[in-house]
Amino acid sequence: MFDPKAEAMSRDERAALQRHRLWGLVDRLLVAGGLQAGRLRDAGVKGGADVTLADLHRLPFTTKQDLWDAYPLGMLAVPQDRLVAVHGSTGTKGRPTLVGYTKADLDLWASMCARSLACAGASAESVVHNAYGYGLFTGGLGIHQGAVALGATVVPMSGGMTGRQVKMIADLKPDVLTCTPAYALRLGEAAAETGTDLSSLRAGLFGAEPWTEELRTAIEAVLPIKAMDIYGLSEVIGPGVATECLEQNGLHVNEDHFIVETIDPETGEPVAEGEAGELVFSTPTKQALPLLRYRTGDIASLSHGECNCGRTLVRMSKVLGRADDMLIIRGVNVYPGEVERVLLGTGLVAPHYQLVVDRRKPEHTGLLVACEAAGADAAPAEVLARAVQDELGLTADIRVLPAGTVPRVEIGKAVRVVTWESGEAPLPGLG
Ligand code: DLL
Repeated sequence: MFDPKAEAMSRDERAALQRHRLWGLVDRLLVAGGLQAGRLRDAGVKGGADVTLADLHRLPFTTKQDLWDAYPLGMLAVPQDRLVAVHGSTGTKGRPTLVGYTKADLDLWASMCARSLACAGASAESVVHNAYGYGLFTGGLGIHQGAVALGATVVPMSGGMTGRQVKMIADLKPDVLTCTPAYALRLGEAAAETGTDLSSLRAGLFGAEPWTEELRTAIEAVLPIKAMDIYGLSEVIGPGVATECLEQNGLHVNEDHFIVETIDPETGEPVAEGEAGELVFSTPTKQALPLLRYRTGDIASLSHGECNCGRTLVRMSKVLGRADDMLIIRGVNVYPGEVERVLLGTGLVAPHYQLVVDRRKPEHTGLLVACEAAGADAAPAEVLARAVQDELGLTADIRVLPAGTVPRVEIGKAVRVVTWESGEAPLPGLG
């Protein structure tokens, strides 16, 4: 562990720490004024002393819309000249969200990402090949600073130029690979094409986009590694909010700094432990952009069960989907990840697929699934369609296309869903 005292403290001790920190957060927000202070006052909160963890669920939420309304940096709780960095995301709906960091925020973030790397078994002796994008996106620089804080050697590759990445892995012999899960597959595929030996790799930290257990199996088949999941979002800090340990059984949330809740996305009320709900985070120790009860839109469940690694931090399940990514196809609600699970679970298709929502006829939304066969033999589309029908109750038109047809992502997040409104098919072979 990077910080055993914090990661393995008793739950009571941690709860006392959270309560104390939450108190401080509420006081700071009230002093800073602005949107969150106004909402707290409307809720009858006059100071941090009024708030306990047990009544956190009665406090007001913050949302992505609040950050958009205050664009570019209207929600800061410190004067803008105290910022030392700005990051952000282009967002699933293409609207940018910007976030700011003080020096102390960057130090916190580095130690959170150092914890993540240590979760995957990295140490000061490690070489980390970091293929998350460097730039406004938090993935590249977040992991980079975490690797430096751990004392490891970081290779700042960023995304793209896959041939060069494969050569660098062969030459510098990193033990840890960090990138999106889709790019890990691409790197594995590229190494196989050139017969390059990547056997120095031991572990990978993959995140920034949803991925299933079935995709984990596919990654572990093309790369000689254990694949761990890392979760985070710019608004909360970036990568390092939660990470899987070598047990690969849920992501430990760094809840001493990011207090997590799960709520029913419809009613906003808390859901029971173990039940899937929308993740909500409060950031009691962040300075520049502290958020109270930030609604992520990401759906997962929480578990306080013991973990063999010794960390006592609550675990979240893999993200099951986003509340706003759910597809409704002829009345059937389905997350793209569920289709991924069923398709890859058949063992008949390669881990490259795209869902095409066919909206060419306004009265009838259809779902086309573009995929590629796992081996040299064509996978029978009707077998795949039956699996999707049986497991998800969904009628989909499955097209098994020639190898290499489904676009591979080289930079940024995988695009798993595209919409076909009119004109040419978004992929060859669908018309
Ligand atoms: O994606 C931060 C990050 C970078 C996390 C590198 C992990 C590794 P954003 O660009 O702001 O930040 O996007 C955040 O991405 O709300 C989720 O919907 C999704 N997401 C992030 N990690 C995971 C994951 C970064 N492990 C949004 N599984 C989040 C599923 C994820 N979805």
